[in-house]
Amino acid sequence: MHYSQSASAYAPVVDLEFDDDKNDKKSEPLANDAHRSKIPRLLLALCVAILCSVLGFGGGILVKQTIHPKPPPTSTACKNPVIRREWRDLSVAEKSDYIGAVQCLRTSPSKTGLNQTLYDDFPYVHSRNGEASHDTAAFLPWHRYFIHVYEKALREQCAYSGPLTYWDWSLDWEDVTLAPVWDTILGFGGDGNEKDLESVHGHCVTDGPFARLKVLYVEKFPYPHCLSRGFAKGENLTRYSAALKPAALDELLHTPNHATFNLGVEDGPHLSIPRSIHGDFSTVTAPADPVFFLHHTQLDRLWWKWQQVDAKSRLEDYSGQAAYASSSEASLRDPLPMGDLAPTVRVEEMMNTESGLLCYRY
Ligand SMILES: *[C@@H]1O[C@H](CO)[C@@H](O)[C@H](O)[C@H]1NC(C)=O
Ligand SMILES: *[C@@H]1O[C@H](CO)[C@@H](O)[C@H](O)[C@H]1NC(C)=O
Ligand SMILES: [Cu+2]
Repeated sequence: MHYSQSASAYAPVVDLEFDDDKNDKKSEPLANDAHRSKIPRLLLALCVAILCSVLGFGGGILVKQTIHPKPPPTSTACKNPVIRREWRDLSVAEKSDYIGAVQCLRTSPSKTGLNQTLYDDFPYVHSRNGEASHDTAAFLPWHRYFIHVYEKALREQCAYSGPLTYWDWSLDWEDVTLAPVWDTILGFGGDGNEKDLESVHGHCVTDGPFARLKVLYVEKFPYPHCLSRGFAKGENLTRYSAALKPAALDELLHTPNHATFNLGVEDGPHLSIPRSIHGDFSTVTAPADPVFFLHHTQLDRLWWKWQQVDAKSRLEDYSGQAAYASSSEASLRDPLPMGDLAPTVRVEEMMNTESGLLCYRY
């Protein structure tokens, strides 16, 4: 495989370009909201003052109430968060809607200007703009944004109306290769089973809705080939499954801060799945395998669960190394670049799944 020599030599591209103007514009509506909410309060105060002077007595109590204004709502922009559900909790119709929308990305135009489809943009952007977020504090927030952009593409380009769905592999830890996500009809197809020179780290996937899907890249290099998988077996599979056990996840949920939780997730369950599935999933262009998104939605769910344990502090807990090969400490102001797929946002916009840009829960 000619790409692998250069692949091992690749250096992360630290793409920190960031449009400050865009972000300032984004905060305008919020400022207006805050301004608007002051008006009723002023009116209320005025009414109370008039009432007090008319009634003359009992006013003390009323005045006291106006001194303690109602706490502002936690979010003005996210009123009805969608609930992301596990793959096996979806109905037959919901599963086929999701699969249909993912297939539709293959007929949607690329946002990169390259001769490829919107489907190919995701592995492309992951391997370039997303690379520097791996092995750093930005791992969880960058992928939270990435799967959000994917969900938006499914909805806006492919008329998908449901939420993202996750694969809770802790239910399958004894043998992840038997999970329902690999179903050939209501799933993403199974292990590659065709010896083919064009396959990558495995065999061509020949069954299911993504059989013989053409994948354009491996790592950062153009290398057209078939979607490939090569399920691990025996001892290897057992070894990789250790990080997927419910007890291991429980331990992760008890880690004290973002830095340890984030790296625990990344080095633990995050790596176990690509190692078990192999093929394209084990490369930096892993989003070429549609199951990548169900895997990362599950990782995002773990982060959400960890945040819920102590929401007050953990919705702002962000620490560790800012970017790959950087010596800076992570900051909530750090940019999350998404290439041509979406505007760069700051980490702080990804902290709360029920805030302005995001509006979902698990
Ligand atoms: C674009 O790619 C397709 C196959 O992926 C190829 O058939 C076509 O010739 C390409 N077009 C250009 C302009 O390169
Ligand atoms: C286990 O994995 C190693 C390397 O990843 C591979 O060389 C070996 O053949 C695998 N063993 C089995 C039983 O698949
Ligand atoms: Cu990644």
